[in-house]
Amino acid sequence: MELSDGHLVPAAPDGSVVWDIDPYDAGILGNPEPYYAELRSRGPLVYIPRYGILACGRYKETREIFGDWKRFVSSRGVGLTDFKYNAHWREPSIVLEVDPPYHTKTRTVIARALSPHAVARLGTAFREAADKLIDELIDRGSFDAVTELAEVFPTTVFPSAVGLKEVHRRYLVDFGSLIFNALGPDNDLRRRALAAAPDIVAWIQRQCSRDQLEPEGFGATIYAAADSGELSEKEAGMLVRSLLSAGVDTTVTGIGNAIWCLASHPGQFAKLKADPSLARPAFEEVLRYSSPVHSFCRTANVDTNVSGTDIKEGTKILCVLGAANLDEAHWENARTFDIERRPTGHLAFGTGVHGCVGQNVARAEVESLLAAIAAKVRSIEIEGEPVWRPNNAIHALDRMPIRFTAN
Ligand code: OVM
Repeated sequence: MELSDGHLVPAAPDGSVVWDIDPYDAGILGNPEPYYAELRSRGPLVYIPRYGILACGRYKETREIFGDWKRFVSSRGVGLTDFKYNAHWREPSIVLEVDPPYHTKTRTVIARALSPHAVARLGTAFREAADKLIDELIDRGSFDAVTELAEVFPTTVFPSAVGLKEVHRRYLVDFGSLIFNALGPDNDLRRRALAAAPDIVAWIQRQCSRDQLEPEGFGATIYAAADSGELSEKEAGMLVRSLLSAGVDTTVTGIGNAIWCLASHPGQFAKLKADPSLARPAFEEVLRYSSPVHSFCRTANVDTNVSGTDIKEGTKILCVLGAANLDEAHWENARTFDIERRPTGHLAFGTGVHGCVGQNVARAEVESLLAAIAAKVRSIEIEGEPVWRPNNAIHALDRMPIRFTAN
């Protein structure tokens, strides 16, 4: 097999559906729903000649592939680059981009740092920060939902949860965005992200060292595992880097998408106001309906078959989580945003051994924010066309002018 975009390019599998499309086209990334629908309708696995990859948009197969880390590995990269043949742009993550058994060891340490107990202790701080921010925004009246709300909240509460001594909002947000763009092909988005990377990465790298972390927080728990000999000092720093990679732009995007969903569905916002205990299930529905991480790849590590399609070892499979979460074959009225749905089993956090280890932190953050909005805001109005910011792996708003009216 030849190499292209840093991975092996298999021929289209016998009998497979071939779709001549660029899933990384800026127009599709900015408005992905029609592409999601067509991907699902064309077949369980679709061959995309432009990149020589398979794409998967149906719920069943996406779940099968994500659920099987042995056949569909992460250690060859979760973007288009196959680490077996090409170096990644950065040192691979020691939790995202590895497989068991090593993965089990690193995952255990992060899971301990982000345990339900550790997250529960942050509840008061999250709620106070949410109340304060929402009060300020109500006073302002009109504001930008991305720069003045979505980016502000996680960069206020998450760095202190980690125990960072220094906070740089722009670097923290742009670091995640850059990592997600780097998962794509060598397109403009990726090239521009990598051109901006050196300053951001240098700053992030400094914040991962022991002396940059407070004695309490997620970071300190990770370094305690180095003290006890469970990890090396270097591995501890790498895991703090993972927190900073995965913990900011993802929640920023989740919050932006939540405001977009509620503002464009006033009936659902009314339901949330009537019953603020819906804040948590409302966020789950936002994740299903407008999934922040739209796609991650896996690499077939053996010759295998999924739903009748033969898959050659080395094939990259683009798993379109955003499409699977809107699959009519799995979800009743999939295109309806309903905060009472309780969409158990959505794939916005992935599933399987790599399922988002920070999901309870994300839930706690967004629940506090939505509860504060439900309690204090009478109506949310979109005051101008929302603009999406194309990214190779995350579906995020760029800006959305909003008005909050007080109760
Ligand atoms: C990492 C990581 C883990 C999950 C998501 C992610 C930005 C990065 O370990 O670096 O995306």
